[in-house]
Amino acid sequence: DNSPKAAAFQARIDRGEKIEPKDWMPEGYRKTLIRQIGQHAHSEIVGQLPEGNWITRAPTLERKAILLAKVQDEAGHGLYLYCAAETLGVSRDELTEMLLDGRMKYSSIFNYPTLTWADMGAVGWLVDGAAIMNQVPLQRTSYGPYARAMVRICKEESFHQRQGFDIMMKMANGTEAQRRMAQDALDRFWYPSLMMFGPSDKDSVHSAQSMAWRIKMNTNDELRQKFVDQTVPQAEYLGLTVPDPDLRWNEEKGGYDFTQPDWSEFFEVIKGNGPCNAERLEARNRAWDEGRWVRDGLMAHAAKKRAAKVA
Ligand code: FAQ
Repeated sequence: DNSPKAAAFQARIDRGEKIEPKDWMPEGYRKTLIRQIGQHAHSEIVGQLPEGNWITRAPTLERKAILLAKVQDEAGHGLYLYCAAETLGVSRDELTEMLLDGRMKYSSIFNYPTLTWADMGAVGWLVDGAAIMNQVPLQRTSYGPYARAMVRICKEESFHQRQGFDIMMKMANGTEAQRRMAQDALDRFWYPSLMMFGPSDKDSVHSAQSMAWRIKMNTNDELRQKFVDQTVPQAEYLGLTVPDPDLRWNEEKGGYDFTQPDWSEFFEVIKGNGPCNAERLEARNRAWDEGRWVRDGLMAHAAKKRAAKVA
């Protein structure tokens, strides 16, 4: 788009100005944001399922209360992000329907099962850790409502990450069986966590344009590297082993060299063929269908009140 309007828009982005809902924006910018914010919102909602799986089996009342609050926070993030997406002219119902019939994605990570209590530690530590790594820069993203949503979400995610690490510390310093569970959780969640940042830069179709529009602030590989550099010392502190025999500190680049995840697995998971894709979508579809009577009731009530006002 070489129009003067598009050039003026790009100049605003380059000056670091925030774009607000009523400002003119290129259709591609709007579409990209709806895709990314929508996908992000869906991830928060579907992301409740792997941890929700352990609420009834938390080992203590305190752990149960903490996990319950954490999962509720994720629901809040989802609703908050749907509101940000709605400012772009799409409704929450439309977004939900696109999730439920598979037209929209959610994060690959939530298609992996949570098999033991240690997985609650690994999810908080690694999955929330990766989420924050990606979302802290998004506080400076060019679209105002998305940037502002990220501020609050990042505060809560930091707390989530700490609670996950706290579970890992307990498990890693517990009995031999607990330590083995912690190691097994790290073994299973390491590579799926690295996949959260998206495909390698050479396969990332959206990065160049999204970075020019400052929708994304970093490339996928940049953030993945930062995540590895931050997380490896934490694993060492826990006395656990990152499941990567080729992991090595590289003095020259000032970061770790590490093995890439299996990208064919990643592409299978985002095509719908991961271990839990069908189960996750089935759970969301069931919740939507079983909640229909509530939505219908609310609409009927609202219509009745409107009619009473007119009369
Ligand atoms: N999963 O060209 P790119 C959370 C798709 S945190 C699934 O690089 P882009 C908190 C991508 O959509 C998780 N699909 O794409 C929590 C595209 O396909 P499309 C959510 C992925 O957008 C913690 C294709 O691959 N966070 O929920 C993934 O420039 C614990 C090509 O990729 C966000 O969404 C993936 N991992 O970069 C909740 C953050 N990666 O759409 C509960 C915001 C890529 O053309 C418990 N999003 N794809 O069909 C972003 O920063 C970006 O969208 C990226 C992907 C970096 C994820």
